[in-house]
Amino acid sequence: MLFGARVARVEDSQLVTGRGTFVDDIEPAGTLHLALVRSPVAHGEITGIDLDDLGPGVQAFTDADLPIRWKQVIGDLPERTALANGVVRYVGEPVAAVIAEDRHQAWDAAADVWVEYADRPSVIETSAALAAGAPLVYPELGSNLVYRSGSDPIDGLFDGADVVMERTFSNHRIAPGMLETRGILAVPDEAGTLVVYCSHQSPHGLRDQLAAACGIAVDDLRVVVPEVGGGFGSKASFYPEYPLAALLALRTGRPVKFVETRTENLAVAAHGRGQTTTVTLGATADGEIVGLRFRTVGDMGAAVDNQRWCLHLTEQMVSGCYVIPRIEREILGVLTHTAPVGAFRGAGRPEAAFALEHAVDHLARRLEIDPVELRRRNLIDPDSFPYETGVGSIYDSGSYRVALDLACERLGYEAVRAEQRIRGDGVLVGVGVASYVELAGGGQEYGEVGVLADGTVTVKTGTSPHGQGHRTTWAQIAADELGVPLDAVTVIHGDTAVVPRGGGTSGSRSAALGGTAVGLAAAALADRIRELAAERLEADRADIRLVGGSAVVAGTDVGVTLAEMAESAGGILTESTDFVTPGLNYPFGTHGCVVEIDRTTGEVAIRSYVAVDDCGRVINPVITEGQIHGGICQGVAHALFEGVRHDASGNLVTANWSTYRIPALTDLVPIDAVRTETPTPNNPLGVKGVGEAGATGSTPAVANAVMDALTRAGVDEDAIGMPYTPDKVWAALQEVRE
Ligand code: MCN
Repeated sequence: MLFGARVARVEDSQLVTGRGTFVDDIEPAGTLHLALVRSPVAHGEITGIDLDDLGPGVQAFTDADLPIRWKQVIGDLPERTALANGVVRYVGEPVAAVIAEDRHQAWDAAADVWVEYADRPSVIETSAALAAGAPLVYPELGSNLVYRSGSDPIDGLFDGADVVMERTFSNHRIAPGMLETRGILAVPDEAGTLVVYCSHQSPHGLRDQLAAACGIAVDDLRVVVPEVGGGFGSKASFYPEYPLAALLALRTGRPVKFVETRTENLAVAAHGRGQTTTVTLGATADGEIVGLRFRTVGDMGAAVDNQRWCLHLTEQMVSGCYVIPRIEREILGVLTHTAPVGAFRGAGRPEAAFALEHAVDHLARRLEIDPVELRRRNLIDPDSFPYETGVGSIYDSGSYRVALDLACERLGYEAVRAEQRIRGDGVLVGVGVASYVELAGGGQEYGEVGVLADGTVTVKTGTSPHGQGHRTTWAQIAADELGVPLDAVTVIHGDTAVVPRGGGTSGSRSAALGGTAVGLAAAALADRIRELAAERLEADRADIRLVGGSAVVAGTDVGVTLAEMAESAGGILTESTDFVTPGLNYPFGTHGCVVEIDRTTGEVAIRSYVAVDDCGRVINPVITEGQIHGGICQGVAHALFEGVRHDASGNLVTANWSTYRIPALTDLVPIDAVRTETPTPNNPLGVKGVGEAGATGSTPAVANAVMDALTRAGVDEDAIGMPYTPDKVWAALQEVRE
């Protein structure tokens, strides 16, 4: 059985030896290079632009030449434009497009374009954007508030509470930091099709968006996604450069390529998070939570990107792992003069988990109850599933207390508490846990499995991996069903001409939907093969076994190879399916960590880290552990130092990897990652998502550990928030000393 086995990733040898093909490795003869002239101001009117004398062969375009338009997801908003239409609304917004024979000439020419701006007042923070008289991103809307969801106010929300605790937390913006920046190459072919190679998370989605924005028939577009060097949610967004490259290729009849620089990537590849959340929790003196008010304000940036979906997902998850009888909520999305905000690993669920789990620790301090004990008293009971929360989410299955207890045991929670009581040197010790539940796998996905006349198996999937290892895990599933070795299976993805439809990869949807679709298609094919083999071998269908690439009659050496059967069927035997899930799945777990803070420098070091995660049945533990590790790395960095910063006029201060710090190996310790296994009833494999779990549990666990240490040293709870950089931690401790 390959399902559940520690199979090494089949994609890695090619990638780590530099033999993967990424967008920028593809360059047909005659390729033109696209560069963008970008706004240096957060808000302004374009009062002059000079595109003359940019050099031989250089062509430059403004919105007047390329009036590309597409709808923003929220109805009332004006259409987005690929190039600014008279007004710029964020630093980095494309103002003009330049194409040239080579990349450096295009960059130089873009730098030579002269643009004059009349500055307009801007708003960079959501609080300022909501204030009366704030400069408006779209004056025609009359407000920067463009998204509102939630519940009516609830009478008696905190009835029965002995304590009502309210705190506001900033969950700051972070940049996706993928190694391969965004890239696209559009190639007109002789048949009249535009072939678009793009580093993207959803080939079919991109094809449809390009078709709509460029006015091209879907059938005249083919999107191919080669290797992708990370996406983290950001490569699911639709960006101005994409329709620009496509239309310029059609207009010039030549391939057009755009590959962004790291600075462009940090400036305009959709940032994530960007929520400010006020959590009010009411509880009895012995720690029973009676009511929750959850109000969050999401920064949308200057246009509606995937932040709109993130806010929806935050709302779905505000109840966390707890029984909360009454929940009042208000979820707002606000425009600012900054680059549009989209999804970052977790896309709304880590935001909910951070705010709630951090608030639970604050409540524990108010009640003088140990935070682990407070959690235990409120966790949803394992017998209560399916469990409908106060916001209408229907959790499929869970065993939250087991995860919490296991995490505390492995962390040595009680021993750390004892150490805190006696330790007297200059090091502050803090311990924090976070119990999380998130949501994954809604919708449907396509899977197709075929046996060819050479005995190999081909899997076609509508998912679009960009680091998650689907070529390995889908092969494991198909090989088990068909009784063939793993290396007989080839997984094909990321080409709209080959895979008829697909939802791509985001929201940890792939295993539950794509993996299941592959499993169902493979099972249907195995059934058909057994049927055909029974006829051919004149045996009972129930006696046919699929082993070693053959269908054999049990207990005999009579059999027929799958290759022969495919040959007889005209060269291929194939089955496909569209799996539609009856419900979402809810991965969960508890993360815990111990931190040490140096009083003299303010530096926070992680001493130990435990992750207990439950993603249902596991297809491949090597891959799920890798996913957990990667997510933790990002979540820890978010809590401790990573963050996008703008100055007061909207300039990006963190525009390169010297000023925007991403995590390094030395920032982490070996992670003790263990799992519990609670299958979901919502797909036949029993798998839940895992891709975002690490990023969801880690940020609040670290933040709780840091605040545990700091509040023990007398730091005021409101004195400091994420990220806990040494300068801020030192300043907070200094205030206590003074
Ligand atoms: N898996 C498994 N058993 C399970 C669940 C999953 O073996 N019970 C395996 C799957 O078969 C798949 C992998 O784990 O190989 C992740 O599966 P899943 O949780 O379904 O998530 P997706 O494949 O849909 O990946 C999306 C998720 C998201 S939303 C982001 S963001 C993210 C992430 O995955 N970005 C990543 N992981 C990333 N990993 C890398 N290297 N790079 C990114 O950009």
